[in-house]
Amino acid sequence: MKTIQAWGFNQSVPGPVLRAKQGDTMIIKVNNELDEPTVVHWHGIRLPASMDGTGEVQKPIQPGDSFIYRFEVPDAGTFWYHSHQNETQQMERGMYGALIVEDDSKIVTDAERVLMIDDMKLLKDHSFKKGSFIERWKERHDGREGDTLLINGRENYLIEMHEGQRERWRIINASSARYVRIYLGGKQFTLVGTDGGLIEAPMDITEMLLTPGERIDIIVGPFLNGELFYIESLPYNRMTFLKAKHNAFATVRVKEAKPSIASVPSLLREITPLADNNAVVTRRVKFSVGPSWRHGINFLINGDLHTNDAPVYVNELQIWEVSNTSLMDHPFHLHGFFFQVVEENGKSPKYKAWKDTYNLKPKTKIKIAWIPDNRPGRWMYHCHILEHHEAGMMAHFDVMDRLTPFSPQLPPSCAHV
Ligand SMILES: [Cu+2]
Repeated sequence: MKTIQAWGFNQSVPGPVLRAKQGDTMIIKVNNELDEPTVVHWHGIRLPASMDGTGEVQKPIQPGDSFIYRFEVPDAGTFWYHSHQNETQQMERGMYGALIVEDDSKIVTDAERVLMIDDMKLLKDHSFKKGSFIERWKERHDGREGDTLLINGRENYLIEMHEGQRERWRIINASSARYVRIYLGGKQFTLVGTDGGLIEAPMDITEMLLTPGERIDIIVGPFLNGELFYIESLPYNRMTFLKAKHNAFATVRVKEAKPSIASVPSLLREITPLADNNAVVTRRVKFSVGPSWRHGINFLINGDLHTNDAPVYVNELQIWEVSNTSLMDHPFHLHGFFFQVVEENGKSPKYKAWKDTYNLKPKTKIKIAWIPDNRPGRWMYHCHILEHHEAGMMAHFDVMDRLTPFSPQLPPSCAHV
């Protein structure tokens, strides 16, 4: 057990699991009791721009102030919320939580668990202090990874299941930079959902890469009484100074048998493709690195730091070619909208899914399709390695309505209570 000076929501790390049904309106009042400003981003929710919780669309909530977020949740899925201000500090210290929007699918399981994966880099005294100049330089380059491995805020997390039962696990990677290649000791599990909710058909797998920001829903079991295995992360080399390691995050212990009511339909939902491989690219977005006299290396979008991209228009199909010309991985995150990956290096993906975060391998090009629905305003995309985002690997753009010219507005003043 380690005692740390965490920052969190409602005195806990992670914050409370917020649950809603598809179509519900959520009203969440955030009181800022930190000594510094904050904002809260609702990762994956298709909400109005003014509720997206970035410094671009709202004034940061000052210490002692509060803000009420109010939005409908139009999609079912495993989402999450986290600080979007001084993220490399605030998120590293625990300012995140799960937001679950339940589906009315026919998936029935014996239990459901939300598992938020994180890691913290702590000094010997369990503080979050930054290290030497070299250490800080490496952290900026690689993203901050630490060897305190957490699930739901705990080290050596324990899960007890019953023989014969099947469970739905909603897994969220909330870490600053760690890539987690989920592995259950070789046991097969079934992928049923990703960022934007269910995929079309269940898929049996034995491992799955989860980059920072991504989520998966999987079905695990049935297992036999007495079985013991770990939730592991297989080594993944994301081409940084950090060594790819094999880690264990949690222990799963199987106890006496209990009856099961679990059933998973063979068709989960239909996902209509927005475009095929022949779709003409409407925009190119480039993730790259470049020299910097100050830092040695810059993390760039379209050759620029903290940049602006051209607007898109409501209801106009977007076909973006997102490339990564650098020699390291970057998870691409689009705020507020889901996209479909049409192809990766010229190949169609293995299954159809709605995504909001997708890993860009080194020297890779992906083609994505998405439609800006009628939510004009200021949006952004960025690398979800928090240190890269902070260093400049991000871009803003406007979603505009062709009929009524859009002028960016701050949320209504009544939001401050
Ligand atoms: Cu990055």
